[in-house]
Amino acid sequence: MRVIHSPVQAEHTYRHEVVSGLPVPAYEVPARAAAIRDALERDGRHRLAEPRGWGLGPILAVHDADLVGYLEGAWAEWVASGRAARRTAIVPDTFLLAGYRGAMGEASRPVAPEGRIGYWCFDTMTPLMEGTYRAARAAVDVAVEVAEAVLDGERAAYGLCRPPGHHAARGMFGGYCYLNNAAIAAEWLVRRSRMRVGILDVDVHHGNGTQAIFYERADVAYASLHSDPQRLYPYFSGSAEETGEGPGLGATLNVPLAMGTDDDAYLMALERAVDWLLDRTDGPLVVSLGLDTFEQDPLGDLAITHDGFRRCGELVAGAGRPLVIVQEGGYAVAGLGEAARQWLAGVDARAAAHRPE
Ligand code: SP5
Ligand code: ZN
Repeated sequence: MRVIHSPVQAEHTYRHEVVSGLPVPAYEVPARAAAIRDALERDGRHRLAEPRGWGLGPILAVHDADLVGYLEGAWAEWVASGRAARRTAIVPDTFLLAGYRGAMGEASRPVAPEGRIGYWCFDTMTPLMEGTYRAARAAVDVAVEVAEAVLDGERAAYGLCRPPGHHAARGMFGGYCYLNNAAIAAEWLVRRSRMRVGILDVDVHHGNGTQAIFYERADVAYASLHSDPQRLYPYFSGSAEETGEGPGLGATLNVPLAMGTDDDAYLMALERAVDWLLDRTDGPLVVSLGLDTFEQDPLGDLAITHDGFRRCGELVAGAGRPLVIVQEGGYAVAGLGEAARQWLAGVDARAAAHRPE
């Protein structure tokens, strides 16, 4: 399989994130991508390559230009104002919640750097540093390159995106995500293919950003399997009652899962989600491949094994749709490379079985 990655993504590397007010060692580290890359290289069945630069076009088709402009200049703005001394990353401490303004109408754009980061970012776990914007741009280039490979006729291709993307919405970043790689790939596919595209989000966390971006759209169907947000981040979205709005009504499917869900139970839910997507789309599937459903993941609470990941890959490839597979979460670094390797091996096994010769 074609595997796209970029060394620029490793420029985003902060030491700590703030969880419930305390600094804890970062979970979303470059070692994650290195582990996956090493495992796929050693596997020997994949062709690794770097992406072309796709510019801002695909990004601005999904994200608010002011968010993108903010991300581009944020670190320099802290440096220029003297605020970046004694620190290598910035984290917001004051957030604009919906209820803050109430009947007062929209807030005017904040001026102070501290206000600006709290305007665009929704949690304390997504630090912004010098290399963040470049890395996020590289991750988008990876995702678009994978979409292009599929438009060029590949049955499946994989993008080793880092930072991940599915928690980032049109005008908001968080959840270790700055730009929504999967949503950008999906929008790119819609515009280039004129087909209805499906997004299958198997990260253990609900993809609030992706869901929000396409919530009122009929041409992109979004299906997500995740730990019930009543237990797990991001807490405020992902219930089964959320099914879309307006023209998008019925084009969102959420499947919250019980704690400890194992391979067999997971595969049944996955089959249902894939069938649901096949009924509503005719084009490629974008897979938001979070591997934090792994039994050893420090952030998840499901129990998928390496063998389960292989079965998942086989099941999804069995849909017969071109697959644009982009990496999301997955934090058990020791088992992460093998998890990705197994998932992609499952895809390749099924694709080979389907080939006519
Ligand atoms: C892309 C992605 O997977 N983002 C997930 C962001 C979740 N961050 C939540 C961190 C909460 C840490 N709680 C510590 C629990 C340790 N067992
Ligand atoms: Zn996740």
